[in-house]
Amino acid sequence: MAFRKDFLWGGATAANQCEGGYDKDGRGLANVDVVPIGEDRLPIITGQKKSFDFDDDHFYPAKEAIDMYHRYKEDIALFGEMGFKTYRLSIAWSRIFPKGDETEPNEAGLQFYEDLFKECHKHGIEPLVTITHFDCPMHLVEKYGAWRSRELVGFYENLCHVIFNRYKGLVKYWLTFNEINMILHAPFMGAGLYFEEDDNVEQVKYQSAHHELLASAIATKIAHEVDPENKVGCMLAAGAYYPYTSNPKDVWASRQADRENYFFIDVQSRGEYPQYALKKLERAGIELDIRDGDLELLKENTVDFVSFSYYSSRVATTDPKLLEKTAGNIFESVKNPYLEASEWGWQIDPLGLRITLNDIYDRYQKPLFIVENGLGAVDTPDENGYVQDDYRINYLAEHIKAMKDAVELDGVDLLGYTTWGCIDLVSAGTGEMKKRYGFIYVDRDNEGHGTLKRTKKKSFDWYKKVIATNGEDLSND
Ligand code: P53
Repeated sequence: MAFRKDFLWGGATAANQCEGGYDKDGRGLANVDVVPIGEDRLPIITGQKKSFDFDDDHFYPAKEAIDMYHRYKEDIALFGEMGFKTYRLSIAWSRIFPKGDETEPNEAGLQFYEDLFKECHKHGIEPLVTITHFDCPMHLVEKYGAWRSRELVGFYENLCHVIFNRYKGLVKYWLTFNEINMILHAPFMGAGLYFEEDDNVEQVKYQSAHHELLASAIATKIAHEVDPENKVGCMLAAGAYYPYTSNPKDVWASRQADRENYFFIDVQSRGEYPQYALKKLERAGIELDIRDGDLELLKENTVDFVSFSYYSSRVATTDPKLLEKTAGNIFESVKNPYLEASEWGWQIDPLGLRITLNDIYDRYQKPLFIVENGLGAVDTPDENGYVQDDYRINYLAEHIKAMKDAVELDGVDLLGYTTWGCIDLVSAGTGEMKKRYGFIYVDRDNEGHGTLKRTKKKSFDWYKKVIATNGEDLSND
């Protein structure tokens, strides 16, 4: 058998993309609430255009999302029916600390997640909790400039103290920051960073990254102190870069592009700033404010496992003529002529998952966890609301096969696999509902119309069988 007996099959979501209830029970406003759907979304999520509150000209899909805040029991029951061993979800920081800098938490927010975790256990599901999935309370954005301020480290530490103590015994798998490298690509959505005209953007990004890395190490430390059973992971938006040609210049470009992302995990997993990064920052004139004790803290509190999202491989080139970007993804990449693409232009590369698993395992030699993978596609329900999503089944089956090869043939130590958006939810990149990933269809459109009714897709029963056979039977019949 390829996968370990206790392999953690499941699905993944993020608070801001599914909960809704943005102002319920004392929840405070967060950066992820004020990113609208439409053409302003990209400049806003990259921190170029300011959006610190709602206005009448835009639609903000996270406000209601798929209303999981009120429907989580029904949704978790469906996950249980599929046989999920784990459910990856994130905590909305501003439910627990509405402004972020209070000393006392909001009890209603804490209770919500306690109930949700208990509901998971009722169905035999182990929660896998992302402490921060892109969200940052707006008060922290406005008063402190979000992660550019070192004070955020202390506020995050408070959050960690509260949740690790409160959820002791209910949660043992934790991720500190979702796709921590996203701070480089979508700094407002990923870390609440908005840039003024005179900002040195790179300086701000890397200083903020240092703060997040410190916060991550502190979280790891507290998690282990509160409960030695706790397992803490880092989380990378992964996808190996390929050189476009065998021209050594392309090969070097691909290595550098990989390193730009691995930089974060190098610190979280090996506990040190890598030399290549220190040299690069020095050349760019970026001086990090690293204080006494910081480097020791990073060194002494490395993660227990390395998790990542994988949707696609990427391609690097030095040929200016080829610098035509693949559509739809905020990661820079040229088109790979050997691969097909999704309706959103994300190129589909199952072997790339095996390559990525091996690259990461070679580099860190720690247990790995694939915490996001999936196909965002347009689903067309029939008159009964049923979606025959063979394209999704094919995508997932091919990726699970590649993952099996990495485990069985290459010996990669893999803890589990959670598909992205196991129930349809709001797209992070585009804000659309139309870009669906789920095994469960949710009746809601891009403009917020729909009954929110949940309906199983064809892939629901397929994934149930995959889990029941521990990944042995991937057939689609
Ligand atoms: P969507 C790209 C762009 C934005 C977020 O993305 C991304 C990526 C992936 O490289 O990261 C993750 O919804 C993220 C999720 C997100 C998922 O990818 O744009 O952790 O929040 O929904 C899929 O199709």
